[in-house]
Amino acid sequence: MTSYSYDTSNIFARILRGEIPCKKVLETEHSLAFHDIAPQAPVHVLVIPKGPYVNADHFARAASDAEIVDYTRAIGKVCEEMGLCPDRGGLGYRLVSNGGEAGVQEVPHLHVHIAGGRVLGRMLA
Ligand code: DGP
Repeated sequence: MTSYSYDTSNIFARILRGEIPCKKVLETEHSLAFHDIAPQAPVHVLVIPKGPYVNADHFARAASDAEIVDYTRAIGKVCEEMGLCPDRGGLGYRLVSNGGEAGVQEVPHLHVHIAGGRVLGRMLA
């Protein structure tokens, strides 16, 4: 069995270090949200933890409870701030987090895509 090793040169690590700009949506103690560089919907925001986690299963295993709570709440806050919440007049949204080869994960730092602003097509291709 192998364990995850985190590549500190990945693009989101560079965004977190301030080496590359991003269009910030929200920042909390443990999380950062910013617009995707190549949006696939009218709203397309990425939410990342500040800690060095490769994907969702790594995060669930290795992050502290405080990081997990912060990250989960950050996702909800972005949905609210972008006007996506169905109970507040929003159209709804989709959360996607790609992991590994089958998920076709491009950037090896955990990120949840929040997509919305239009009715989205069926998800699994
Ligand atoms: P994936 O790893 O396949 O779940 O998707 C990675 C996403 O990251 C993709 O939608 C494009 C986005 N992305 C890649 N590089 C940058 C960047 O430098 N800035 C921003 N804001 N987004 C990026």
